[in-house]
Amino acid sequence: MEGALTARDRVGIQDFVLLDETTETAFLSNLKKRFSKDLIYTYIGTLLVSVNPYKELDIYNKKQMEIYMGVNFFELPPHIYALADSAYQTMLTEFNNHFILISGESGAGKTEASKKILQYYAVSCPSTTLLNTVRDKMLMSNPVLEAFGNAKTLKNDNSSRFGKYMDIQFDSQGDAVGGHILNYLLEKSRVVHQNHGERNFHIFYQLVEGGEDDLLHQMGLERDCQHYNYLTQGECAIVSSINDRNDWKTVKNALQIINIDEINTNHLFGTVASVLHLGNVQFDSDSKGHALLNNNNAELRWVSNLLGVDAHSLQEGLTYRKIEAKNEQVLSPFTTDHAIYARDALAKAIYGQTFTWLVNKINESMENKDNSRKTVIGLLDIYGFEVFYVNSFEQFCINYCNEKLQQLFIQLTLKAEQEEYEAEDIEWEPVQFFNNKIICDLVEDKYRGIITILDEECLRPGDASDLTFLERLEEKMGNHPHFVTHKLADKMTRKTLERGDFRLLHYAGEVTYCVVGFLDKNNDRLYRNIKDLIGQSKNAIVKECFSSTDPDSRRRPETVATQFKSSLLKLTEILMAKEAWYIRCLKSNESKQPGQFDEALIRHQVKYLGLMEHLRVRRAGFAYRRKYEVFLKRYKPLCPATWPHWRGVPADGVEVLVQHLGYMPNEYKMGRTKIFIRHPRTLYATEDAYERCKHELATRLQAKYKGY
Ligand code: AOV
Ligand code: MG
Repeated sequence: MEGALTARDRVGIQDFVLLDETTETAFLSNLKKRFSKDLIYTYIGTLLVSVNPYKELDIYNKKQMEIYMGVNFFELPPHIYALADSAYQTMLTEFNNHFILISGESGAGKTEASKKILQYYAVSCPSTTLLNTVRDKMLMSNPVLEAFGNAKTLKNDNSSRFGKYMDIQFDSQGDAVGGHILNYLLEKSRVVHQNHGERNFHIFYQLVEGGEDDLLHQMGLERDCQHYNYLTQGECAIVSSINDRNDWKTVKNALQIINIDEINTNHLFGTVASVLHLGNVQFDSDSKGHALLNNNNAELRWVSNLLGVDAHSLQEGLTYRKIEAKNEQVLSPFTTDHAIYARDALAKAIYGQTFTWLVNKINESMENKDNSRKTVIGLLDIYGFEVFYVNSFEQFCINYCNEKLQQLFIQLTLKAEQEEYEAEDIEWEPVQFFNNKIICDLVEDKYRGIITILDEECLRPGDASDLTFLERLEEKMGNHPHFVTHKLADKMTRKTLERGDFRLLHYAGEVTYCVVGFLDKNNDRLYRNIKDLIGQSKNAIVKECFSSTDPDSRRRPETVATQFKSSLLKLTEILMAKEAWYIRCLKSNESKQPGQFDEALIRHQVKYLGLMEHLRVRRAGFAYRRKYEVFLKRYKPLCPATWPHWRGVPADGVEVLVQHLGYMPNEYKMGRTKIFIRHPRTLYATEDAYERCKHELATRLQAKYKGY
């Protein structure tokens, strides 16, 4: 007779910690078994592993949310709601701040995960009408920011092209009362250039496809994406998984909810339209090769009209550069290439600034002005690690950002965890892991890092170029184990490199970067005369973004990479001050197919995300730890010897207490200052006993005082 299948055989194990063996093969086979049953979530202790199913699952409804509200983490099957709820409950009982780090490569499901969490809080927290509006604003910030900050790439039809960290603020009752977003480096180059098979930001297509006839007419737009140079380079304006017309309606509605009034909405779409027209501005050249542009040019007139600036000055700004010499201003003509460069720089600047303006508006609308003490749960959803056929400055920044998050994860889990056992004198067999700090240093070291060398080349007058930057890199990094120059490429990786490339061996795999454009993108300069001109725009948004009141505005601004580096440093500090929860998203296959489990691809991610090491540390380690004083204070009513007071040292009291509770010797360890408990269930049992005891005490007290 065939034995009945146990639940474990059928659906795999829901916490890897309970797996019989900790091999990669066992890990993958469990993941696969669960994935085939549409069970995309599995725990490693309190860490959630999620595999992108590429299909809608019926597990995100209100009923499911209710099931998970206020329930102990391990009592129900793994779910993102369980993690969200656990962070929330801990925040309420311990009154401290938390963050949820969602990581994984491009297309792994980070953005979807962050939306599910936000929806969970919107439904599960207590609510009042007033708060509902804050909640709606938080929810509705998503479609707006996605329209302006996401785009179709080869990896993901809805790829985040900016980084986002959102604080959800709760009052002491647990009501969600406010929110705040920090945004990181938008990939502005996409506005003027898209690789084959990729699109510009969604909003452009939404406007052209979905915009009302009147609106398009007012802004001089045609209802045809093919008409616009900035929308056609990738040759894929239409994408089957995207409905631009419906999304347009959602975005318009969302803009209202986040308090952007009609006038500002018009200005906002005006700036979007001005970018489309700018892309169609073409230059002729005269006999000397200088750029010519007629100020009666129809596209130019639309740009000047929409931006509210004088057409003649705009024409001049796009074809001449103003040079100040000895109190005199001289106009120096551009070549056509130069003029195209100036045009694209303007388009990128307008779009980038508008995006920042939008984030500020959203923050204003979610702001909670009341000064009472609040706690927060931060959600981090950043662009995932990505490797394309050609990788440029943008991928360099994105992948650097992922290195930083991996480093944070290592510091907070593998490293800190093991160091604590050591500090507490707990016997411990160290688990080896790859520490990617060496790659972070390679990129960001203050004196010798790639960013510093790039900045030096950006500042160096004379013959500095992308290629001289590469030469400097090769000189200074040539021997670094994670840096490969074209000279060494054959020896090290047996893959050749082009002359203008360098390769970094990232934690998640090797990436070849092409240096073309690095200096320009890092400088990100807009010519002074154009900047001054649009600072006087009649479009309120553009004016607000470009009219600088800063007396130092003529000082050279920090480079893009350096700004990004400092913003990531600040982010790390923000996160380090909070209690961490982790979601590790895995991409199931490269072709976005439902239900397909590409084992090699997943194995690779499991490896570089350090999931096996995490599992080993968790298994050998202890799920919970408490300072002796804290543990004793809470649970002392459970033992006659410790209740109501323990007169000795707390560690001895705890020992007496857990003996009384019947803890087995392998269930806990006594450290120098803390007790370590191996399994959550031990603590849950103690917690249950505590609840019963509290209840009994209360009943007894009631009975005693009944007669009074
Ligand atoms: P990402 O945020 O991790 O990539 P997304 O969250 O945008 O990836 O997910 C990519 C696509 O996978 C989504 O558009 C969905 O079609 C599908 N998907 C992801 N998670 C789920 C889920 N839980 N259930 C159903 N489908 C899902 V990037 O932003 O590119 O790094 O820069
Ligand atoms: Mg995303």
